[in-house]
Amino acid sequence: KINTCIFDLDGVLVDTASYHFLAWKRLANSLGFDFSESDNERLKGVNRMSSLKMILDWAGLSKNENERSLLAEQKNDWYKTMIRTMNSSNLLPGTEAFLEELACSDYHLAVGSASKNAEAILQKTGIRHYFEVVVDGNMVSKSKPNPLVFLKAAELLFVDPKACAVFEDAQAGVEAALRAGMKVIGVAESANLLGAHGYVTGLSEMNIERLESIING
Ligand code: B16
Ligand code: MG
Repeated sequence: KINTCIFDLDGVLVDTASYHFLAWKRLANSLGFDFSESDNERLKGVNRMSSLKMILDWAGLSKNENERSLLAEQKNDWYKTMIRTMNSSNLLPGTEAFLEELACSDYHLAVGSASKNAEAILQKTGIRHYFEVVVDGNMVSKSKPNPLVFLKAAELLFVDPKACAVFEDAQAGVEAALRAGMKVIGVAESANLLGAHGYVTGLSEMNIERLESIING
């Protein structure tokens, strides 16, 4: 029986993908190359340093470790300036209603995000109090598709991974959840997410009844 829901942050609870995109694009442009929305799509759920390595790779640029950390810091400074003004209007539709319904039904709730800015974003958007546990990029070294981020959440909640349902919008995240032995609900507008146990276009389509029907096939 599922008694725990673990949520990815970016693209599931809040809409920060557009800010990541603008910050990466600015960085790419400053290095003399372009960066498209479809490039950005491949970075979803991937942590900051791995994202940077992929971008440099696509551009055919090689940078040493010191240069890479300066570039990542620059991107993060721009990103942090953009998220400074976030508030509850940046929550994706249906987020609060679904969290509220789960909380009232005694589900354990956690966040499993690659982002090192997760705590700040949860505070700003006013939903931090729903989560018993927030596992983010500061707590795990291995990025999705490694299952560590979700396994850590289950461990901190003292729940069996088999009792967990993960909500994910990124392919790397779906893979991480499957490897953790958890149920996965894909959150995606198009049919480009593979392997999940069920799909919704957003949390506004979710309620506990739908969750149970997806989980029980
Ligand atoms: P930061 P998620 C991920 O968040 C984003 O999808 C990904 O695009 C980003 O690079 C990563 O967080 C790291 O974020 O630079 O803030 O540490 O989808 O796992 O919630
Ligand atoms: Mg995501």
